[in-house]
Amino acid sequence: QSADSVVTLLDYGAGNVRSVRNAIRSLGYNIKDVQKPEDILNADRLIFPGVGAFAAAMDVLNQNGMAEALCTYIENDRPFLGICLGLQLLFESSEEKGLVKGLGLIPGVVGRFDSSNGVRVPHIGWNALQITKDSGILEDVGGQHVYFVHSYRAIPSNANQEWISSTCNYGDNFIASVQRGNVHAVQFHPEKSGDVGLSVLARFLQSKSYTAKATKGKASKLAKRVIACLDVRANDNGDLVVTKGDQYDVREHTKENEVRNLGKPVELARQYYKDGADEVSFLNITGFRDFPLGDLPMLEVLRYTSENVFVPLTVGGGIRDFTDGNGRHYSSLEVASEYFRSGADKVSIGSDAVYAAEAYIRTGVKTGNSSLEQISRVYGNQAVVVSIDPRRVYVRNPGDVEFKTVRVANPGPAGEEYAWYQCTVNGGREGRPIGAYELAKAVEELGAGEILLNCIDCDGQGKGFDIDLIELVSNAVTIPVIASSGAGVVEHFSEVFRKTNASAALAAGIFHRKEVPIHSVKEHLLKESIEVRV
Ligand code: 1PR
Repeated sequence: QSADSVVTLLDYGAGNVRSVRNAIRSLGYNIKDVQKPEDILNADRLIFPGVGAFAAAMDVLNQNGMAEALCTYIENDRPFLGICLGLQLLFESSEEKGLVKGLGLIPGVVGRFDSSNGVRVPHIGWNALQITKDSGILEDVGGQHVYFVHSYRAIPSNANQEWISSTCNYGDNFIASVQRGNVHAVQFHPEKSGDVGLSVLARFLQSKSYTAKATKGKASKLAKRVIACLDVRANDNGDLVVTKGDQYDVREHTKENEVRNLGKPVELARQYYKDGADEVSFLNITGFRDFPLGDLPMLEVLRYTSENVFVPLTVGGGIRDFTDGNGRHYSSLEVASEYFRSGADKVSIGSDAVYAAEAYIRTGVKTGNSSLEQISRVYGNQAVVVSIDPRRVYVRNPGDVEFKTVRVANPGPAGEEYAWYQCTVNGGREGRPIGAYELAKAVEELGAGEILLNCIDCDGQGKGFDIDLIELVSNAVTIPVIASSGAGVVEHFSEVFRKTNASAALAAGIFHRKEVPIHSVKEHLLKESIEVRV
């Protein structure tokens, strides 16, 4: 293999860099992993996809001599591309855990987004870049949406001005990319930003087009995301299929009563990526009773999908502690780690988050032991979604229940004007003594980075999202909320974005049955002046 086709990758083992590897390979390059500091010094071009927390990353880099090698490599103006934390570590310090020193190559302190500016933190999703100088790798990217997922950011100042090659706006103006000579770093994820992101990576890898004129682009708001969801389970023959229920009932109402089969998970995920889905979610819907690490096909699905789907992938189902038939104990963190290693960017926790929230509300104590707390501590809260499966319960008066109620737009069967939303576990099979509002607030405090808000009553009905529920929950928290269940026509998407603060809308049935293509949803939203990635 020619030296030109080899890229050196600094993976210090803190998380999933599988998608960066897949993106590099899809562009025809081979990867050499850094084993020791000299590998950095000898690299022809180096990619540093920072993952995990700032302090932990600096500890590792300092301990094994990589920090010094990195500084030398960068100071010698060798071709370098830092991604996400790989940008932040170039700065002097970060406020992520107290004040922690970084590599100190760029002046400035990395601080947290301020949710009092009216933005939801983490900053998750597609946002457009404003190019401030020609850096060579951002040609054509100005004004285009790229994928961000982070809670911390560096901000422009006179001292770091010369480094900045693009900025982005989210509550405040923050640094989206830096460049000096051959040294580049980006806060967004090129490996998760579809074709636009792949073109950024390709230009870095070709390292030739430094004379290109970059298009400036205009600042944008964070785009509303359209997410395709694949509910996956084994059918009665043991094949993994994409299924879809009506109010969570996924069996055909025939004599055979078989599991509804709407296609193959990997094929459908690829199709949705091509069609413009901003994210793809897989929910292993029988994960609550089957042990997911015993469910190797699901891990295979992730591995295959992440090879050529370059938008974020979420996987949920069965994330909890588990003891197998041989008495071997697996922690939820091990389960999640296996999902991440197989290509997931985020994991989604359902039932186990309900139990954790109940315990937290009952005792007022954060034990740190729940799956939610453990996984967000290690992988960051942006990697942990809590999936809620609530069912509407009508009441006459708000005082009839101890849970937060809403005045519903359409009264209940006996004319009830109020409802609360009861959380369930095990795929809607068991109602729990906790409401969606209470759960959402508790899981935000326990470390969830995002909420996937389903609604059993609306699931598969095609009559629109439950606006009352989504308004209730999205106003209760400052993390992003994904509206789910009930989409039937494109107007349902504009309705949910107009009437609520949802950050994303998810649908399943209409995409699987090819009733409404994803691009029609985007075209409609654009026409309605709602910002989306096209
Ligand atoms: O409890 O941690 O094992 O996670 C189980 C996960 O599986 C949860 O995220 C739960 O929502 C999901 N799940 C369990 N049973 C079902 C089922 O359908 N029988 N699916 C299920 C949830 C709802 C959405 C669906 C939207 C949009 N399905 O995922 O995709 O409602 O559908 P639509 O657009 O067709 O209306 P754990």
